[in-house]
Amino acid sequence: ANATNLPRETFYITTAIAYPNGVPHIGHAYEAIATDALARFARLDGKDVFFLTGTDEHGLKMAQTAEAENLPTMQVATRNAQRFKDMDERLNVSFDRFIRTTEPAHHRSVQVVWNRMQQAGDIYIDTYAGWYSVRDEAYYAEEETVVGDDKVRRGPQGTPVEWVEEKSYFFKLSAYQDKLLALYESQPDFIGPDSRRNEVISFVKGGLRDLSISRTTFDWGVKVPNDPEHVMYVWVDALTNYITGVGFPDEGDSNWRHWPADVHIIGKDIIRFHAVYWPAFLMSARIAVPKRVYAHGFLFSRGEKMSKSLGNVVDPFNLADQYGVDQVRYFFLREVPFGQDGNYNHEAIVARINADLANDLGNLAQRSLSMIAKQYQGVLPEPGAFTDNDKAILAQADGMIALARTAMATQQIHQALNAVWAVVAEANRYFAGEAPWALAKTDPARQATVLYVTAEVVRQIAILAQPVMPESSAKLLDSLGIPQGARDFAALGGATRIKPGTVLPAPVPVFPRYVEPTA
Ligand code: ME8
Repeated sequence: ANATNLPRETFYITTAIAYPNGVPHIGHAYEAIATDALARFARLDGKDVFFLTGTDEHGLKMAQTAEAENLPTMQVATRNAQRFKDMDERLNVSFDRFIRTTEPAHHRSVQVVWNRMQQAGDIYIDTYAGWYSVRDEAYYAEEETVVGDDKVRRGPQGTPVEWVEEKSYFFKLSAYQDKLLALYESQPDFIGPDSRRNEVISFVKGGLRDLSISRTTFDWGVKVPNDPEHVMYVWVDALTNYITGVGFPDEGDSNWRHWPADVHIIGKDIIRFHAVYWPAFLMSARIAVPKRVYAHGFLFSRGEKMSKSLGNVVDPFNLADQYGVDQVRYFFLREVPFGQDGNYNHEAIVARINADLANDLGNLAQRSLSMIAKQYQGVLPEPGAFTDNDKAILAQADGMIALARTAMATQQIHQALNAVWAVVAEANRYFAGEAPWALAKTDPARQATVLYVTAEVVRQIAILAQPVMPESSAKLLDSLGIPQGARDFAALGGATRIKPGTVLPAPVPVFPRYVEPTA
């Protein structure tokens, strides 16, 4: 409830929708976790959040996978889509809707977009002759391809391309070059990070060709209105999920208030589709364009790109079982600057779990809370007057929320975590320096103050850790006796303090050390 009765600020965030031609891998998990942290952050900050994720089920890649498995395509899509949903649930990903592009409502939505683009005069029929990558579901100009030593012609992402020649509808993308450049100019935050923005601008400045947007040699897709021989190019259909997900074409749908999206979170390999094709389709269909597209980097296992053929595809379910869900979420979001590529391996994960979580945050909480349990019968003591040291650490804790907000506004999740863990480190120095265990006999009043201040700092850290580690942070807040209604960001920055006299439950360790299993 807000006092002014003003509608809350909306915040609409999406992941890419994954191809369910296989089971989810760590790259999918990474995108889901990061988007979830951004969504949870906005919710805790009082925004009216909608978080969409799902699966991209049409296209040649899906049709070919099903054919190889000798199963109906819909059956493969349904089976694997369920694995993606299960992964989200296992990783505590708090989506509001999981969309599948095979839903009839989505087909209707895409056909409305098509009709509007046609009415705008942006669609014509011709013959496509050129290169196509099934793995990328992308058309490439000949000069974007190279023939390798193995005589295989590959596109810019390294995937094989094949020659396609068939009757096709085209979208007049060439007519959108200036409008797109004007968009990047007038909406400077449209593409992030900056390196991607520059890449897109130079691609568009290089000239745009009209885009083939239908296929006639297979039928697994959304039918072109009034010409059922054609199915739409899968990216026309896939991108439209972002508006179907909030009710399009029913602009009276209560979720339509969320459009335009605040940010589409995607991987760097699909920036062209999101930052060039998508706004062009939307402008043609007279629909507002999203506010921002943010491309994260790729994850590499021990420096190698993951692929099924390399056999280093890490199963997100196994990672969660081995290390714990919050530990995996924390590791990837802290370790990899969001927007850059990242490496991971067992040693790096264990180092973060044991140093940042078990030692630095876990021990601080455990040591201070068990002192309160033993010496104050679990009742948070009343503090005395604050010393300069107390004031300094409280001021640092109060300052975290502003730093985190600034970082999260541009998806710099790692920077928000850095700001919080800088306070964790400082709080450990404070605790060691004040040595409250030694004060029990010499200066009990001072001990009470140090324990109170530490509890208050840990409270703010736990509130700010929630977007990344929802379950562990909740446990930490439970052990501090913080009521459910006092866990959002309105309770940060010194607006409120933990209440002396709060009865604390017996403290339980929240961040166990990772111990290598014995053979
Ligand atoms: O591209 N590291 O689906 P997808 C990090 N259906 N991210 C990775 C990754 C890695 N190793 N591998 C893939 C598609 N991703 C389309 C999207 S959206 C309208 C349609 C990311 O299953 C990838 O960049 O191939 C993308 O954002 C997402 O995972 C789904 O990839």
